[in-house]
Amino acid sequence: MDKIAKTLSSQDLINLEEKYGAHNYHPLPVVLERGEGPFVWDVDGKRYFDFLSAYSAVNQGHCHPKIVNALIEQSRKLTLTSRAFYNDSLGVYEKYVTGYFGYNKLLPMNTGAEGVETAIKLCRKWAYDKKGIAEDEAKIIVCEGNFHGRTTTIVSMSTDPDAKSGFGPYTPGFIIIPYNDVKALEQALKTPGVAGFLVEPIQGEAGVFVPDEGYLKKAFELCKSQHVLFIADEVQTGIARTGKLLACDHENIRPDMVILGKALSGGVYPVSAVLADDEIMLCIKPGQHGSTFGGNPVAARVGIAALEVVKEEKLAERAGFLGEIFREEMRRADSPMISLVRGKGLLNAVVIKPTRGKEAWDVCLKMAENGVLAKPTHQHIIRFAPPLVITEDQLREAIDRIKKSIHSFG
Ligand code: IF1
Repeated sequence: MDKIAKTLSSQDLINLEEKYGAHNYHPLPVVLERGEGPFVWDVDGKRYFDFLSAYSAVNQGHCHPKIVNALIEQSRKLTLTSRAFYNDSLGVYEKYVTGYFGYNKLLPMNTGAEGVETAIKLCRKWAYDKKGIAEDEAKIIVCEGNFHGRTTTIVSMSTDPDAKSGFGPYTPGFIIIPYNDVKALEQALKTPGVAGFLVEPIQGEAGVFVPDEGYLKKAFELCKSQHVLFIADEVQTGIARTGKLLACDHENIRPDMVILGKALSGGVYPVSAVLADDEIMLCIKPGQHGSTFGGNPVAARVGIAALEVVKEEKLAERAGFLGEIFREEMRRADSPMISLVRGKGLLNAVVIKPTRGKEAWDVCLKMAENGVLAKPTHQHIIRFAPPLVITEDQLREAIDRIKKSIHSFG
């Protein structure tokens, strides 16, 4: 296989995807074949700073040796048993992760969307079994501009026409309110049958939208006062990305449920999970939820290694410190094309003002030429989220390349 790939040019490889793959993405025209730490290399050997980190899955850096080693070692021994039997890794993993985040229990899944689906099912089951909401009446409040994944139920609560349109009929049971709006939440919580509030601590897809300080805390308190579950989707914001282990830690709140994915494996394997205490988690009984691959021994060993790396390499502290540098430098960049820089830790966005017909996509192409990879979202916003293992010197070099790219347009 490798041999065949080597004979194909980068354009050939793009053409293969175009011809044989579904057209559900519009990638930057860069074909990657190798990664290490904050860097990736294309098939022609050109090196890039990766400022996307696979949407924050690769917080620990590409091909982290400790995580890859866990993957290799475990996959030589035992890869999959299904949950029809016990395995010698899952319990060890569950103990480690629940201790790490401070919850009674973990439910293992694979993708972020499955984690969100799991939280929705848990919330509904809790509503009927514990809160006494009448069957089929449970409602979950979500926010405008949310992104929680791409399953049919999840797109049902989306407000993004691209994600949602044409995929109905939609799953009922969601109330959509504006994000970062305490009053709207207060009002929505009065609706009969509300069981949960599902929220991203920072909205990723919406363009790294950071809510006002205190919003999450107030939202949490309002939920508590109404006996409504506060469910944090930390799939993108969690695991050190924003400068704390969880983004909710910035406001010292402990969600009733936390959804994790992406960096839970450092990007080497699909690993997601929901964390909750017994009162909620034990509402789901054998046979009511699961997945063939969820909690498999490879995922378990990879998950432990990925979280160990976060602690050992102090990635949360690094993200906090380096994020300040990034925002400060970008704000000083002095370009008419930069209308706003925002973010937390190493989850940042730059809002681009189109200048002389050039927009965010053109900036990303120019940055790729200059050795930095990032992707626009919502046409005018570029997300900047390098692996958290990037050094200060590397970050400053990347910032120079980013500025140079932007300055080339004005
Ligand atoms: C794609 C966005 C990021 C997520 C949150 C759950 C999921 C995601 C908060 C689902 C996934 C990804 C999916 C990816 C693009 C990406 C994304 F731009 F679409 F919004 F990161 F910002 N909760 N986000 O951000 O996790 O099922 O994908 O494992 O290509 O769809 P998943």
